[in-house]
Order: sequence, then structure tokens, then C-alpha cells
Amino acid sequence: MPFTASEKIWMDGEFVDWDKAQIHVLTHSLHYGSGVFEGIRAYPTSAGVAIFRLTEHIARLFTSAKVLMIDIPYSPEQLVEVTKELVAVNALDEGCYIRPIAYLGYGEMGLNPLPCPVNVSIAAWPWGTYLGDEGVANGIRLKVSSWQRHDSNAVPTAAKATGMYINSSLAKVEALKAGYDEAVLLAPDGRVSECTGENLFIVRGGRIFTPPTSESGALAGITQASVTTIATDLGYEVVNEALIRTDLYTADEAFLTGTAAEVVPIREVDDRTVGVGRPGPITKQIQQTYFAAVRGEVDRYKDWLEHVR
Ligand code: PPE
Repeated sequence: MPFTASEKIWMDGEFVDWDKAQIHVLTHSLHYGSGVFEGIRAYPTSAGVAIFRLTEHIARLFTSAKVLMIDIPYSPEQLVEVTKELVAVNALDEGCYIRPIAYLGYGEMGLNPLPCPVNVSIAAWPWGTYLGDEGVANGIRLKVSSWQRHDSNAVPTAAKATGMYINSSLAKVEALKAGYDEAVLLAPDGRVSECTGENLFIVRGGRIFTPPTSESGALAGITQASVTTIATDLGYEVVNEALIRTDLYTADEAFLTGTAAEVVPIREVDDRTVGVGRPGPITKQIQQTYFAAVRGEVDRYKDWLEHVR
């Protein structure tokens, strides 16, 4: 996904020019993958640009930091305010993607992270559909990866930590080189975990299933939680249940969720057509409601929006 640069990036307390937002080559997190980060989206609404579930995303950043014993030198409230200011300073009125990161900086080397300085930065830029407009409209093709999702006793799958994304990148490249749009990762026990940067849902017999994040090693997605609320409010039963790969092949419908990806239908898994090979009615209903909710068009979900001005 190419960048459209914006004007300013917030770095350790200051707004700096986009091109000047640089770090030293001996930054600890560059060598050891020891950072934690978030992905957040802001959308245009009739009352101005609003950030979707900002407070929850910042809370998850602090949870990830806690797991990695990274002591963020700001409060969650401060980072919420700074994020709003950043969107305003860059005049990103049409919406944007926001990337906060807390990382271990320059000053110490070696595997002990504890003496390292903690740096925090937040960038925001306009970002189109993550898996393509065509995928959002007509569905994408998935491949079960030969790479396994992490065991939660090998790395903390409950944290959104930078180094852990090697696993996702390997799976993504494998899938793309084989001609698919995205990969599904299986947990060490063989159950379905998630995609490289998205949670998974299937629809079967009118009920909706998504793997429990704790057992499957998937990230507890904020979009996953939002979609669960939306689906429940639409009258569907949403079940947190372990899935195996054939559940994906035989589902009536399937879709994935994530901040960057949003809600994307799945039309094929491992060359098996899912349902009729087009986005199903329940998927479309949930997708439409999600797109309306993030743009402030659904009253009952207005609490999810945090306005910038
Ligand atoms: N699983 C993983 C592994 C993951 O990275 C994400 C977000 C999700 C599930 C969905 O979580 P949520 O965004 O809270 O619904 N992935 C972020 C990073 C994508 C990237 O390219 O980097 C995102 O969507 O912002």
C-alpha cells in the first residue's frame, strides 16, 4: 500500500515534518522487534472527521506495552488528545489511517530491553482500501499458510508487537507469490487462528462463528468486537468457537475484519469456492452497517466515534 505523505508526524512530544521523522540505525526495536503499535482509522462524518474507537485502540497499545514491560512515558489520555491533534494539524478531514508506535530507542544495545529509552510516535496519512476496492466489493481469495501462527507461550499473541509480524509477513508473501490475496494462519493445534492482519468470521446455517482469540493466538480485534456487536444487533447469533480449515471450505459465507482491511468478503479458500463465490447476504449486511457506523450514519454506534474538533 503506497503512502500519501501528510505534513507532520508526532514524535516524542513534538510535531515534526514528515521527512524529518527519523531515527538512529542503532534503535533497539529495529534490531530486536521490541516495539508495540496500533492501527486506527478516522472517517469523515457529517459532524467532521472522527476517529473510530480511538480510546480502545490506545488502551490496547498500553496493554501490549504492559505485556512487553515497556513503560510508555505518557498517559493514555495524553495520547488520545495528541492523536486528535495530529489529525487536525494535518487537516485529514477526509479520514486517514493512524499508526501509533512505542519503541525502544537509541542508547543501549543487547537483548536486555529494560535499560532502553522508550520513544513514542504517531503518524497519520490518507490510506485507501487495504485489500483493494475489488476485494471489498467482490471478495478475496485466501490460502492456508504453511507458516503456523505463534504459540502464545513462544511470543505473547495478546500483544500487538512489531517483531511478531515477521510471522504475518512470511505468510503474506507466500500467499501473494502463489497468486492469492491473503493468507490464513493455523494455530499450533491446527485450528484456524486469523489472517495476517485481520480476524476471520464464517457464516453457517444463519449463525456467525469467529475463533476465540485466546485459544487461537489471534489478536483480539476491535473491528471483530464491533462487527460482533453489529451482527448481534442485526439479530444474528455470534458464536466464539474453534474452527478447522474445512469449516472455511464448507461455510455459506466468510469474511475478515480489521482496521486497515475493514470488512472484506472471502470468495475462495484453498481454491474451494465459499458459498456461491460472491459476497453473501449476511456479509453484505454487516459490511454495509460497518461502513455506515464508522461514518456516523448509525445513531446507536455514535459512541464509537471520537471527534477531532
Ligand atoms: N489480527 C492481526 C494480526 C492484526 O494485525 C490486526 C490489525 C487484526 C487482527 C485486527 O484488529 P483490529 O484492527 O483491532 O480490528 N492489523 C492492523 C495492522 C495492519 C498493517 O498492515 O499493519 C490494522 O488493521 O491496522
